[in-house]
Amino acid sequence: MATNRTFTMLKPDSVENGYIGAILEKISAAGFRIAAMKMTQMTVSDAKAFYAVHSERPFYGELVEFMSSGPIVAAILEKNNAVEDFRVLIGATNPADAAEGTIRKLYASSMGENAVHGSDSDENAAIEGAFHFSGREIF
Ligand code: DAT
Ligand code: MG
Repeated sequence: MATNRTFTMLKPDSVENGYIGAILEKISAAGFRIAAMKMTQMTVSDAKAFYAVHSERPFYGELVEFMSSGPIVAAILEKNNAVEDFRVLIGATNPADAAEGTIRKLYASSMGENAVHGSDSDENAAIEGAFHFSGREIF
């Protein structure tokens, strides 16, 4: 069942490279409404917890280090079929495999530094949104 919200982070590479505005423009042009948004930085322990599902994967240490290395922009986005449509908009995990016009094709440099996060299910969208935002920050 598709619900109408997903969670995203513009990752440290996007912020560092000055792509916040361009990526938000793509998100807006694709019809997503911003329900919550902030610039923040995850600590190492935040990033470990956020990505706990990947803790057994060989890239976990690198992922945690990168995601806590600088500020991110976290947001909750609203649209019909939000989770699935946002995954299409961001493209494949590896930017080399991402379709033309997708955010990762346009703005990501590698598998590890791939510009944006997008939730992979409605359940995870709710968990991840709640990780970053209190009720008073969601509109
Ligand atoms: P996605 O972000 O497309 O949902 P994922 O959930 O499989 O991909 O992995 C989470 C993040 O971990 C991904 O955005 C970048 C990093 N990652 C995944 N596979 C990797 C790999 N083989 N090498 C380095 N980083 C990787
Ligand atoms: Mg994922």
